[in-house]
Amino acid sequence: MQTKMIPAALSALALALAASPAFAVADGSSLAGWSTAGDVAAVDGHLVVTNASHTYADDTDAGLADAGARNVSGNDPLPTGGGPGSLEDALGRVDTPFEAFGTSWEGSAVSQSFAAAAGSQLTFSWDLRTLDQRDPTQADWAFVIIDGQVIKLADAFAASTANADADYAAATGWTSYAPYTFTSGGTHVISFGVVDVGDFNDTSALSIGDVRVSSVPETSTLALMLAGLGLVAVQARRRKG
Ligand SMILES: [Ca+2]
Ligand SMILES: [Ca+2]
Ligand SMILES: [Ca+2]
Repeated sequence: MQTKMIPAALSALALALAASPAFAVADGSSLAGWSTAGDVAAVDGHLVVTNASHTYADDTDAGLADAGARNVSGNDPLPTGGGPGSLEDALGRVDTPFEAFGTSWEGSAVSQSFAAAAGSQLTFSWDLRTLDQRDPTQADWAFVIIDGQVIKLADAFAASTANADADYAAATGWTSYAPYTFTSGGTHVISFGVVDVGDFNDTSALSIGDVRVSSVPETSTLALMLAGLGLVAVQARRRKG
């Protein structure tokens, strides 16, 4: 009798553990599972979001008259400032959060909704590259939106020319975002994006990688696990005695 109950308890525990795997929201190598607004693409294993026009030469001030060269998707960024057709509208917002650091002109974002239990943690890495270091009062900026809360990641003047590449004069370099803990369970929404501030020129690009949500067991799953462990403990004690 005892020898049959222990495997039963162990299999209940195994079932409980299998029901709560850690999972990735996205591996960053494709747009699968993401919705996009404006100029967004998966490039070299991560997501890239820009405020570069596909049709206009946004970067002539930087001596780059190659229209569309820094656009990654063929889709133009969306105008900002609210109203139908705006980036805010695409993100389901009626407010204008992108005006927080100066008048914004256009931008893009990538979003995903997913289910996660209370206590789950969001982590990701980001890099902001830019050609927009002419006026600190009109600095483009990149953001993450977590369940409606707009959080500034960095503006163009946080980027260093030491991290320049063939397309951008400065970059912040890859940075890990401090783990964000969801305080409630259910469906969550995250968005990443970048906006032009002051004018639509001088492109900035936000790269996002390693987006992950660490899962914690649901309360009912946890109860099942504890019940399983309790049974094992009881059986072990009986076996000793
Ligand atoms: Ca600017
Ligand atoms: Ca632009
Ligand atoms: Ca700009």
